[in-house]
Amino acid sequence: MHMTFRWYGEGNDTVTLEQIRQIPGVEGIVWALHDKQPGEIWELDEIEKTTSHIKSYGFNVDVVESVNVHDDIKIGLPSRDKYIENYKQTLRNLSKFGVKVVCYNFMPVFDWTRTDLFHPVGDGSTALFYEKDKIIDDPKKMAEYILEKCEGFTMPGWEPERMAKLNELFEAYKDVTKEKLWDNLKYFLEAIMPTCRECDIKMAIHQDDPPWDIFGLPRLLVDAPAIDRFLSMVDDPYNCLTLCSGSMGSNPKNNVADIVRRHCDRIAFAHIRNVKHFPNGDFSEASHRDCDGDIGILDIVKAYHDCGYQGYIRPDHGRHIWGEKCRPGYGLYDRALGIMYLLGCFDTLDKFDKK
Ligand code: DNO
Repeated sequence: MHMTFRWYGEGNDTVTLEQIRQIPGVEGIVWALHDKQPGEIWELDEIEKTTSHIKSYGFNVDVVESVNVHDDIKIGLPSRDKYIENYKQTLRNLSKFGVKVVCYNFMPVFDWTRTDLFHPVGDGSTALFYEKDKIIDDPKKMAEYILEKCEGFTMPGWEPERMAKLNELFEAYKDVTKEKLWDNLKYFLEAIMPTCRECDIKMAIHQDDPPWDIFGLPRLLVDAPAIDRFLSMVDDPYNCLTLCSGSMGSNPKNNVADIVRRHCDRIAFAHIRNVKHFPNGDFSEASHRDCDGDIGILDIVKAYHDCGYQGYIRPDHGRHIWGEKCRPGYGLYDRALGIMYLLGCFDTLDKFDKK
């Protein structure tokens, strides 16, 4: 297991590499060129600038989150081939700097979705929150609300330029059924697998967050059968998962530890966070500590440990604590606590639970 920490880049994050360096056990920075639009090629000089800066702090740059997939690929338009070629070129360029895993998602229109980014937890901290009933409302209103709450930060998938085109985007996706979206995902993966092999880069899909359809848009990676289907549809060791315990765990029926045990060799990247469920279907994010949420963090860590997991891992969203002003979910303090909790679990298992 290789511990990493997500960082949004110089001038684009309240957390500094200097601070991350002081968290025990962090080997790598999970990074991206956040000003790149989906479909654009990441050029060598741009990659070199960011990666050499990160490396100068002693971190590896093995994991990119995310190289976003152009909508034309998800919709299946004829122009997709051009964007697939660009994607392949980005992979080739990334491989020159040692990148090993590329995280991405295949969600139409929106990336992760919450209805409250700073929901009071009750102890003075706040956390990301999902109120089921709010999602029935107009997506435009929600986009406006989220952009306003981001206070100047861009959340992945919720870029103001994209949100300004919300009507067009919904129109473009109107004929994309769930089965069509599966076909388009298969087409994309089959086209890029040879390049992944040549570059030794694993593609690691992130599950849909939350794992169910929203605003009438289809979502694919929502449960264990969907993950089975995804991995067998393109049965290639370079077609992998970013297994996100929080995204999957938002649905109480999903058992993340079981998925780890079933597919450990195809998990290239693990996101670990905790979720508290409410009886009406709402959920709140919680600290990484097992008993603060409902998804069985200890079972999940034990499953990774039992399987001898060799991939990358990161704490996922944290709460906003001690008055920290930061990107929603991506502050320093609670994610650092999350790392210490996870490392505490792994270290204990390493010492006392030898196989
Ligand atoms: C949210 C993240 C997602 C993830 C993308 C992957 O915090 O986990 O935005 O990076 O879905 O493309």
